[in-house]
Amino acid sequence: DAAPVTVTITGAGGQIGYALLFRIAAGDMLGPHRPVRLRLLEIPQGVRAAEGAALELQDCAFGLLRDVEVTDDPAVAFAGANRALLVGSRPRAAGQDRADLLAANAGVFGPQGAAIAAHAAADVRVLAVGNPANTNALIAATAAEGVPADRFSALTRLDHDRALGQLASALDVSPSHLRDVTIWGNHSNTQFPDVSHATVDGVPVVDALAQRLGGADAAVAWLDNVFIPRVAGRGAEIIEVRGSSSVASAANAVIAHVRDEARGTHDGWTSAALVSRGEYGVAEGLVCSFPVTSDGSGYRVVEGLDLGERVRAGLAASVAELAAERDAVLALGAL
Ligand code: NAX
Repeated sequence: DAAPVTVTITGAGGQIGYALLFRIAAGDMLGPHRPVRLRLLEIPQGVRAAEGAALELQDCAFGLLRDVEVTDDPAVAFAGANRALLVGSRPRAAGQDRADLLAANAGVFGPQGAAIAAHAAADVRVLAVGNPANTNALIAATAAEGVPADRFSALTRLDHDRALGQLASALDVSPSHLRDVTIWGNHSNTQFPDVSHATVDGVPVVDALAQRLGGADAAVAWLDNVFIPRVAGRGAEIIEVRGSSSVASAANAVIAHVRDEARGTHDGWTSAALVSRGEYGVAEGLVCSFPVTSDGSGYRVVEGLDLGERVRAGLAASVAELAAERDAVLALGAL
């Protein structure tokens, strides 16, 4: 039998938690041969909801699920964690400005980072999902003294998969035919979805779009006026149409992010926000979305791509927002 992996999920009693837990326990994330132990962290008000999910997990009789523990104590939740999925965060309250939101989340992700450093397994890997995800990952990584920065990431896989969905629909192909799309920057509406290196069945996506839309100008217009705003604004569109934020698609993106990180990317790259080591001129230490691959030992930035003027400008604008978020958190004394 393979050794079980301990997965800690914060905010496990919330919506994404409810969509995520059952897929992890079913083996979608770590594979059909990897037993899992689940540790569900909630705040006291969320504990009953997480306990209810734990009862339902038992009722599924998943063969891979070794045990489930629900707690409101980070020291217990992160004990021995090999994987930490930081989903729970403080939502923006009415009338709250961004500095207040960052401060509230520094109070969540700082202590969680410290608890990870103190209690998690030596090989722990951490994914921040709760918003503002990039800066929350930065706060957790900074607080997790002794845990290497490359163990931390923030989720932009949902943005990446939204981009694939839009392109697949415009080109009338399955998303599986697409390669090498990139989300650059922050998981916010300043992100820059980039298809300049993307291919469909080996053909550059821009050429395939030009063919389908009646010329290169039409392709550029569609990318600028439809594709980029639709991908960057998809979260708001889902809220408007569904009446509630993205849940199952967000959980699916978490599954895909960790699956590819742990089992390796195939067929080109994907997107994830990692702690910058200065790649593409992004200030060191910012948690920025890049094109990434994994050989199963963790994500690495795909380096050496020629970005071109438009992508460079889009990335710079989003990085400026990341730097402003970092500076706001620094000013609070939370880094
Ligand atoms: P919910 O409000 O349904 O669930 C959040 C849960 O977190 C609640 O049960 C709450 O009690 C718990 N929680 C709050 N503070 C906590 C703490 N200190 N420790 C442990 N648990 C805590 O939100 P849900 O729809 O599940 O979304 C969760 C987060 O994901 C939000 O911050 C949301 O903005 C973010 N998202 C991020 C996405 C991404 O691509 N990075 C996309 C989807 C989603 O919008």
